[in-house]
Amino acid sequence: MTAADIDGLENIQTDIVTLTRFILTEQGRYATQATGDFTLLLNSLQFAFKFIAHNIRRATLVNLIGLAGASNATGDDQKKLDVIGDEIFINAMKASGKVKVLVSEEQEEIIVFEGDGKYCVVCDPIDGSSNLDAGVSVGTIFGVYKLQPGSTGTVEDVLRPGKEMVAAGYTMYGASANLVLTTGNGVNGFTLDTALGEFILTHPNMKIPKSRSIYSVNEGNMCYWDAPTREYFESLKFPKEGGKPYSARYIGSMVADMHRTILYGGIFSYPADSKSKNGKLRLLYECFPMAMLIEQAGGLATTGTERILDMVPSKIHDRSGIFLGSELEVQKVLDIYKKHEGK
Ligand code: P6P
Repeated sequence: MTAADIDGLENIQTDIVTLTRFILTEQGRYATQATGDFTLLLNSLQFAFKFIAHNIRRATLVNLIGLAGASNATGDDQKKLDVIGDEIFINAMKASGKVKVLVSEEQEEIIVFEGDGKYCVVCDPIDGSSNLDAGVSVGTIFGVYKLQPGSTGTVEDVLRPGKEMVAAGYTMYGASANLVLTTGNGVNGFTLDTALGEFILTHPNMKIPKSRSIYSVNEGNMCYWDAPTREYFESLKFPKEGGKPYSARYIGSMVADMHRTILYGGIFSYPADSKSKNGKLRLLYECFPMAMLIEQAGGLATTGTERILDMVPSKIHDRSGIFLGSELEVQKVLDIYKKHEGK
């Protein structure tokens, strides 16, 4: 007899897949060359997410919200939780013993740890923190490179194409904590069960819909956009005869806008400035991880003229413009940029 046979118990889950179990199964895929280091690294990452989630949940209670009085490597006003999230992340990566190089949005330079860690981690510990005081979902975004053979850990280990990342993901801190992860074999989503203290597999094998009439962009920046970008968004708002205009959805927290996009479909963009050609979002620890996730989920990620994952940062805090989302939606952007080529 099983629980399913007993009245009232039929809905009790007795065989849940935790993140730890999922990672061990994944490790089994690479039984030959798996040393367990990657598994231990992912477990240290999940500890950091649980600890940050705990602090965000209690933030309002212990008044952690509000400015810390400093500014970070890229000039943003540092929120208290930015500082705490950054320290939690640094300490967790150091304690794992598996990380050699760490890049954080909150740190001007790379951090090189003692020991023989085989991995490089790039992260934005708390992305979207300007929304924290308003209770809007924020998140941790991360990417993982393998240390280059023979390297003692230098900035060269992370100034590499995004396509060389071996893992990427984000954890969104909202009503619960949602971790969305890829290790190069598709995308899986986990939800933190705070009672168990475990991330549970709730969204196996995530695939982004091929199309969806939703666009997500800060239209207040339209005066800075180049001609193809303006033409693209105008085409969504003023469709050819008979078409329905798209819906606009913009939260202003990349992790939250990305989470809705990967679940519902559509397109998210933070276009580059037409003059500086620079975007707001950082290439290494915002654009690359989200681009890897969206491609693994069957979508596309581009600047309009270049695949995001083919790009190579020249500095660790480089920025880029980005369009990412459903294949058919992003393809429309590519077609318009192609039409403008040489103009
Ligand atoms: P804007 C948050 O500050 C962030 O880095 C991303 O999470 C978000 O997508 C973007 O900036 C929002 O920028 O200029 O629209 O407020």
